[in-house]
Order: sequence, then C-alpha cells, then structure tokens
Amino acid sequence: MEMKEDKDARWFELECIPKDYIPLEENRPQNLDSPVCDSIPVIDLAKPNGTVEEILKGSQEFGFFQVINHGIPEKILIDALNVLKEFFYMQGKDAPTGTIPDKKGYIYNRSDFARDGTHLWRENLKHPCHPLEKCTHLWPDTPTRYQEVIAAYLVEIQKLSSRILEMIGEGLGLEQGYFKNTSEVQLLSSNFYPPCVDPSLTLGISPHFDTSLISVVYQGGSTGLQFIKDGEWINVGASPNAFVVNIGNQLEIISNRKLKSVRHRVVTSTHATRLSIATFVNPSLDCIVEPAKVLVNELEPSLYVGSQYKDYVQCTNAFGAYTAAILNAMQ
Ligand SMILES: O=C(O)CCC(=O)C(=O)O
Repeated sequence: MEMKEDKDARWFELECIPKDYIPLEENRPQNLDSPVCDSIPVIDLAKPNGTVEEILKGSQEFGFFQVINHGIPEKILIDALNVLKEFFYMQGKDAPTGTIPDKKGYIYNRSDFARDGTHLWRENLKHPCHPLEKCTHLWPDTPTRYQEVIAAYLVEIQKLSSRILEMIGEGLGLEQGYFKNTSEVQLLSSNFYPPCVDPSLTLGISPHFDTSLISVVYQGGSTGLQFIKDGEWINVGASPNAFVVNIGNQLEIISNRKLKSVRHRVVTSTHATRLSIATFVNPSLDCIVEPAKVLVNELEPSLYVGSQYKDYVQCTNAFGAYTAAILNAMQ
C-alpha cells in the first residue's frame, strides 16, 4: 500500500487499493453504470391525498421510497451532517476504534470488516438512541455540539418515522396506532465513505437486508446507495433534502410479506465523498414480532413464526461483531 507523501494523509489517501479491501471477484461491485432508478416513488408528504397509496406501492414493488416536504427544518439536517463530518475528520490516524462500552456508549470504526473478512471502504459511527434522554450523554462529546445537534435531529426522525409507520399501517389495513407503543428509533449508524481510486474493487457496505421495521436514511443529496431489483443493482439516486426509507425484515414479517425487505449496498466513487445518517426504527426489544392477525386468513396463512425481537437480533447476529455490545447498551 502506498500512502501519499503528506504525513497527515488519511487511511484512504492511497495510490492503490490494499488487497484486504478487495472482496472475492463474485462479491465486487460489478456493473457500476447501473441506471439511476427514477421510478422509486418520491413522495411529497405535504400533498393532501394519495400519499398512503404511494408509500404502499414503493414498499411493495421496491422496498424503497423517498419522502420530501417532510417538514424537518433544513438547518437541523445540515447541522447534523456537518457535526458528523467534523466527527469523522477529527479521527486521526491513531484514533481508537471498536467498542468502548464502559466509557462511552458508541462504536467508532475505521474501515471495519465485511462478513467475508475484507475491509469496507468506510468509517462508521453507531450508537443507541432510545430512550433519547438516557442515551445522549453516552455519545461522542467532541465536537462539543455533537450531542445537542444529533438529539435535535433524532427528535425529528422520531416524529417522521411515526408518521410514516402510521401511513404504512393504514395502507395495510392495520388498526390505528398499531406501531405506536411498539416501535422505537433505536440505533443511529452514520457512514463516511471517502473517494476511492478504483470503486470497481471496493464496497462501502456489502449487500445486506435491514433487521429494522423501517430504516430512514439522510444522504444529503449524495449517491452510492443501491438496491437490487430483478437481479440488477439500481441506484437510489439523490434528491437533496429527501429521506430514503426502506422496509426492514420486521415489517416484512408483520405485513406477512406484503411489503418487501430488499437487499441493498453502498458503492464508492472516485471523486465524491458520501456521508449518510441511517436510523433504524425497530420493534421494542421484548416485542413479539409476527404477522398482524388481520393479514392472516385461510387464503393467506401466516408465513412466519413469531419471535421476540431481542431473540431475533441475537440469533441473526444482526449487528455483526457488535451485536452483544449494542443489545447490552439498548437494554
Ligand atoms: O445509506 C447508507 O450509506 C447506508 C445505509 C445502510 O444500508 C445501513 O446503514 O445499513
């Protein structure tokens, strides 16, 4: 690996890609010229009618949709992206990575590992967020504005995700407030993907499904997020000010597979940096997740056996190497 001359160069400022960042051939990004998908619904939440149907359509056909005119002040979004950018830039070459559960309740990782053992081309910060008032003091305290800015962001995400889940519930024919006391914005995972000299060789995040009910991603108009449709990788595209929402495994179960949890990944770019803030809206840990009773009948029998969300997370090792630490922090 050849580093640039500059003694302050970061780990990604390389002339060529180290071998341990290159997955096996069959796991590499392949076709990077995938079409930008212009047919995932971009839903205007300020519209008086039709939003529930559009959300359902996006969730059934693609497992993905975007929302605009969501009512979250732009300043809150920009502040959140900026404070995270500052956080990632402050991490020097020697910053400790990994779990620091005794000191702080967050996990920072520089180029962590994919399940196949190769490094991902990203830095990542994760922390629990529920209940907010018990978590904020455990998050990074530098930059000094971090806790305040991210707490303000998460209050808005809580409101937005409740609104979206309520609309999904309505579209599925569930009783009003179905998700109200059983869903939580549990985890924030922020990703910094620096430019990479050869994006065909590396992955920002390998293909995966989310274990959430829904995931709400703010990407500030950047690209790189892709999902699979009919065997092809499709770019989500970048609508500035929009949130990308995708259906996770728990909602696929509750909807008795009427809604789709879809595999997705992040590819890198030669010139652009991607910074994203993913928030996972999950069932409460002790919640039994199973197909909603009103969606099960003789013609459409239950496709899943119910299980407690906590057990699901443990059995599927939902957060990889950090599953135990994250579960611990969330209890
Ligand atoms: O949008 C991103 O950068 C990644 C979102 C994602 O797939 C994840 O955090 O699991």
